[in-house]
Amino acid sequence: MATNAQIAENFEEIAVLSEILGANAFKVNAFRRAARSIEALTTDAATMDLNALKAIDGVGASTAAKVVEFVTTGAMSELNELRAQVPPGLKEVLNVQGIGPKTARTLWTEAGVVDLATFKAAIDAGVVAKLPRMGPKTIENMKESIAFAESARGRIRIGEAAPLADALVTELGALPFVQRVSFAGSLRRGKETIGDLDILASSTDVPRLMEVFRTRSEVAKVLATGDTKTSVLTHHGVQVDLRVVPIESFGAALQYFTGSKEHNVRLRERAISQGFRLNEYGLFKTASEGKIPEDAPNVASREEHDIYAALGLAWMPPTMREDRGELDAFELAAKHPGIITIEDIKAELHSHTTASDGALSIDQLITHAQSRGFHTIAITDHSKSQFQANGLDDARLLTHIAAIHAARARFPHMQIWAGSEVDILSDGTLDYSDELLAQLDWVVASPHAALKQDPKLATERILKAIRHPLVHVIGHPTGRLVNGRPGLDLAMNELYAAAHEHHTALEINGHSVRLDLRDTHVRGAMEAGCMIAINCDVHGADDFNELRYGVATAQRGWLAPSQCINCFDAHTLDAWRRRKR
Ligand code: DGT
Ligand code: CA
Ligand code: CA
Ligand code: ZN
Repeated sequence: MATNAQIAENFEEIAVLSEILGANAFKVNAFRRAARSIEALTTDAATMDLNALKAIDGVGASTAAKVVEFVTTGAMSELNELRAQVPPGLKEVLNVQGIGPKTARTLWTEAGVVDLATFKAAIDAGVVAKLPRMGPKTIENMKESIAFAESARGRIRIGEAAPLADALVTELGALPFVQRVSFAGSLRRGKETIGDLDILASSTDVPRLMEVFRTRSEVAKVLATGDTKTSVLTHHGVQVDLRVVPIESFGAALQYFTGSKEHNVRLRERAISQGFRLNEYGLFKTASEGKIPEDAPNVASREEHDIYAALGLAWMPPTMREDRGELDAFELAAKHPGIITIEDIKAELHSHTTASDGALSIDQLITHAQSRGFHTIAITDHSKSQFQANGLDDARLLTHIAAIHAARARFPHMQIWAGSEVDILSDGTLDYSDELLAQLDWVVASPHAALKQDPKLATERILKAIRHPLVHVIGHPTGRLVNGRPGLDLAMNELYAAAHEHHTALEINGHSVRLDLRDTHVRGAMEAGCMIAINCDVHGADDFNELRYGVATAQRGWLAPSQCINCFDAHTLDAWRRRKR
């Protein structure tokens, strides 16, 4: 079924493409508004009829008709027409930090820019400098951002890849002639970016499965197709490989195509040293000299678990298969590391309401947190320097604290904290006075501006916030955006040591555009004994779904639930909070 998020995404793309094509602002805004309204719906738009859709605030007759079209046909014809009119490479230009649809249009129509290469050439030739509002500083920033976008090229954020993979696995898995299906590759390992999507299936009717896959609505181009593998390119430019394997060797294939390559190399070495040969078809007992005889017995191939067990290993989460010591840690005889799972998370400690830049009211936010099975929600709207995010000045903050505390009476089973996501200013001071901070139950301190600071200054800045006696958590410590901007260049080991000493938690901001701390930082922080928070940085109801990416990042950093404050029971979490009050 078409999800609200998919529908909203289509409207957003129509808005962007129309704007690039020079449509009037009224039309563009209508699509943007429709995107936002559908995204904020609490019921599935796919289940609503035309009249019910039209009755939604922000959805008109023409957008309602498009929803129905999408739900019934799987596509919006207007979107397809728009896609055909805009050079596909402009998408990567739009991904450059600071380039919106209006600028992309100007670059395209006035400077002939159609992709990153022509964008760079136009800057070098001085064509861009002649356009309106393109000062030397702006151009310098653009050049840096292009270089960053190029380094990310071809890889998409996990938050874009996972919903596509979920839909594929669910829908292909429901076909009567499909026996098993799973995604593999970097997506299964929970990496922050995905090069291509790998799907694995077993089927009793392979030609039909390939046919269904090739003719799906998101497919823009079939790159290759055969009896065992079909590769396609989606409209979003994502390559998806579907491999079909015999059901008897599904486990071996899943193990092989999940990777990582480095993990597989280690595992194969281990197999050889134990007299086996491992490949995507199974684990074979070898004759002497490592040769696989024709009739070599296939020891394990149906389940991943069997292969690891036959090699004296416990099954380990795919997120840990990066050749970072996992084979030693998961020896059958060893005490295995405690690994966090999504069910362990019982609190959201970084969230925004309509008081600053969120979409939910205080009560809506608490209701969503409660429905996720959480016992605690910390409401942390932006502080005053975040004026573009409608940050709260002192007076508004005091009113907001009172409103949050008043909500406690309506939600007797929830632990509700009035907090703030207070800005860490460029010199490391905080955006509110200590007197005001002391009135908050919970303080997340985060860097938002001055993210190109000199590394030494930047490290001092964050250290100062870590040492602040009223700060509980450092939010998205580096300020990086995945595929967006590199963020602060910090001496991480100094941060870990200080965070440990001052009992300040470091956040894994689980939102897939941030994932900050990143996996390698989590491992370092863990080993230094730091406490870690995993938060969704909720701005709207859907953001709670980002938790899976935060948890995947935590697993990739080998985080144990005992070192994650979101896993504490309500009482323990409150006791931890009170150390700073
Ligand atoms: P990506 O797509 O760049 O995000 O990363 P992966 O890990 O999904 O890599 P991909 O799609 O090239 O291959 C999927 C998996 O297949 C990979 O994780 C491990 C396995 N694989 C692919 N090529 C090789 C290889 O040459 N040797 C070994 N041992 N495994 C391979
Ligand atoms: Ca892949
Ligand atoms: Ca692949
Ligand atoms: Zn923030």
